[in-house]
Amino acid sequence: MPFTGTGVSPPPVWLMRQAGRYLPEYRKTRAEAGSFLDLCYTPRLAAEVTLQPIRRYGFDAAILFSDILIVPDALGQGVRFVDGEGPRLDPVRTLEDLSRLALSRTNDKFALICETVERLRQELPRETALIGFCGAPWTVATYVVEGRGSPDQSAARSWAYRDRDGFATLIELLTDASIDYLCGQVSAGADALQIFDSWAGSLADDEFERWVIGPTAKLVREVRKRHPSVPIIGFPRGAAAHLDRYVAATGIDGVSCDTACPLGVMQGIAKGGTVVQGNLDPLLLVSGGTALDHRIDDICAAMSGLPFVFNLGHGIVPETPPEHVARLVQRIRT
Ligand code: 1CP
Repeated sequence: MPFTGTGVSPPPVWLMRQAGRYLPEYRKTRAEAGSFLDLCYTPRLAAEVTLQPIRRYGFDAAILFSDILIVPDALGQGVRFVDGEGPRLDPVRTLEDLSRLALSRTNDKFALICETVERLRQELPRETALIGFCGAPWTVATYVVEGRGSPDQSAARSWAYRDRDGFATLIELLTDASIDYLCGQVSAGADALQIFDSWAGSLADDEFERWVIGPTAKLVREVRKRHPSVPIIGFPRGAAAHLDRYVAATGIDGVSCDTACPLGVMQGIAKGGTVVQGNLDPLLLVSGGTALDHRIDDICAAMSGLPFVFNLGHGIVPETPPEHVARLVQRIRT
């Protein structure tokens, strides 16, 4: 899968959350695993669910099946996934809470994820790129501090305002753990990496610079020291207004754009030589029909001849009919 240079036609395609509950075969493997975390930490099963959408649709890339909350779990925070409710963590709100997390603990859990990567690189066709990933330090911090998903990330934003140095200590720990985690994935066989910053859009100017740009730039720089040629994609969701700066200052090779990002903005970035990924609305993939076809055509036409990878603007939702995904892949490739 090409990540640099000019565009290819048809563009490569993969979808965020391409493995997941919309697929009956995923639900079956998930039931076999027991809990969601058991699925992530059982290399045979995690590799199986990663491969399921590749077998079904022949995507150009597979994304490692895991979760961004593996990093706080491996650091010792205690992460649970409650069915129907999402993740729950013991909130970290003070430096004392933070002192219970430790980089030295991460090895065993990271090793299990890397074993999945190794299996996948052996089992995938050579032409299918394997994408490893982590959450960006800011987005992971929002879960670490809140103890769950939140609509406005207020607990993390408040800590950052109240005690900048203390919050910086948390961000630094998450950044250092993520560097080890991503480097481990590349050593195990990942061909490219994606950094998910799902909550990048909730920060004011200076805060965006401090908690998104700075830590992401460090992550990219440190991974490159050990793996100079690995392509790295950033996904700063909700941050279309900051995209130029994000691309210029973080050193990423590709940027994944969310649904609200105008095609004109994507074209501008791609014309500057950065690979752009995106940005079909996952809800259009639920409703399907001619509206889906037209939007696919519009995105492909706008990005034609530019360095572009077709993707969604956010992850597939569980209500997505699997046949709509087949229709999307066929539409892009004909
Ligand atoms: O089976 C289930 O019931 C669990 C649903 C599920 C799945 C399929 C969760 C819980 N995580 C995942 C896998 C996952 N998560 C992948 C796998 C690779 C893929 O196919 O894409 C990836 C890349 C993620 C990344 C992730 N997890 C993000 C970043 C991307 C995004 O969607 O914004 C975030 C924010 C999470 C946290 C998370 N994990 C799971 C849930 C339900 C959530 C969101 C919680 C919330 O904020 O409400």
